[in-house]
Amino acid sequence: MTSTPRETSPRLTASSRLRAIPRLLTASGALAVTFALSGCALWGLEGGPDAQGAATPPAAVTAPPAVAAVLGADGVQRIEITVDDELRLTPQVVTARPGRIELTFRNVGLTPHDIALRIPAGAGTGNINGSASDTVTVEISEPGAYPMPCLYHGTSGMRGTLQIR
Ligand SMILES: [Cu+2]
Repeated sequence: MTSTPRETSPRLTASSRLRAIPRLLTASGALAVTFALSGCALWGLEGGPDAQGAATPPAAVTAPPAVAAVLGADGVQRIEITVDDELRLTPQVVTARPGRIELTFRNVGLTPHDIALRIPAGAGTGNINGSASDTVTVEISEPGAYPMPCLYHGTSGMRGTLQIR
């Protein structure tokens, strides 16, 4: 008789704890989602507004490796540059000697591109559809850095550089 209230009281506590567990799981699940959203996946290398993370981007981003055009037996320097759906030119920087340079732009993605060569004579590929390629031959005598922007994605930073040394 007197022991009944003491027995029911712990039982109530246990059952209320059990009822609280799903609520805790839901709360921690929501927290996990919040952490995932505020993590690197969303903010990128910088890590978000208050991040202590990468203050400077990796060296590869600041100084893309330059690749030299290969001089053929016919005196023409040749290089193949791939353009892709990530809006990149690979290599981004091409070096060559003054003279005749043959640049083949091969689109390895689905997104069309149109690469212009900012040289005195003016040149460009015109539209290159996905899986297509286009070759541009230029004659440059003046050393310098000649931009090769994509006319479709220039504002997104899609540009290469032809360095004549
Ligand atoms: Cu493009």
